[in-house]
Amino acid sequence: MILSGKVAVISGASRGIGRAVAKRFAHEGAVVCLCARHVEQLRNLSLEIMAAGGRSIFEQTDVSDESQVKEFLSQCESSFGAIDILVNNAGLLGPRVPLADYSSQEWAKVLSVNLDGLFYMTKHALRLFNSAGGSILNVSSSVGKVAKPNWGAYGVSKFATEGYTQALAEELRSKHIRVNAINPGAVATEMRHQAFPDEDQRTLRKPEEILDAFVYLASDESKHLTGKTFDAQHFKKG
Ligand code: NJP
Repeated sequence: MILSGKVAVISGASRGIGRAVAKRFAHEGAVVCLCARHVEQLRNLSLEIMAAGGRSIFEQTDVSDESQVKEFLSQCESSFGAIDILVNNAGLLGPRVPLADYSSQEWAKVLSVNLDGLFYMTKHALRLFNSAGGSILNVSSSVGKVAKPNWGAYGVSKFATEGYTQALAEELRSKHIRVNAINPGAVATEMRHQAFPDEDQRTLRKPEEILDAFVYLASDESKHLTGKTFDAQHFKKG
């Protein structure tokens, strides 16, 4: 129960990695505030967490809509007061085509979720951390560290996530709010299937198998770490 007494906000919790993070954090003792657009999936997850003895709230939220983000965070605040952990996990893949052929509409859509969403969630969640500080985890990608062709706005948004993480970490150092990025690696989820439709997902790690980095970086055990990127599949405490 390494997260006992903590309140965690998790975006993109309706499926995939975000759903697994929510369940694991609740299992480790955190109260979890969940958002995504598919509200039925959030409701089912919340019921599962409560059936296992955890505490959770959820709110249908499109992270690219600033007013919805503010409303969700107000709900978190009125339910639980201050927060300790924010996981910016919500993400959209977009088309896998060369940048020259990328549609302007898709470009705007992907950046509005992956980048504006990250900005809105973080900006409005910051006022909910108390003077003890806390931990922000931004879910990044290998294509945000080394550019590869045909990842379009998604790859660009993940490079931006890395930059945002580093800048924010420096700005929040004195407030004891740590900001780190996690690269999940290849994980069997809907997004991965969309990116690699011919891949056999049985050869990949499941979301539940890559969570040790999330738990450690969210916990007080990693109080000395900020402004870094961690690889979830080759993670060692330190
Ligand atoms: O993807 P998927 P993953 N507002 O599609 C939510 C990164 N990553 O779990 O809104 C709010 O199963 C969506 O919920 P809903 C990746 O870039 C993955 O694989 O209900 N939420 C769902 O819960 C991403 O940052 C791999 O549709 C929105 C979730 O986001 C993170 O891992 C590799 C939303 C997406 O679930 C989780 O991705 C890598 C919106 N507007 C990085 N739009 C990998 N899986 O291999 C979407 O390098 N969501």
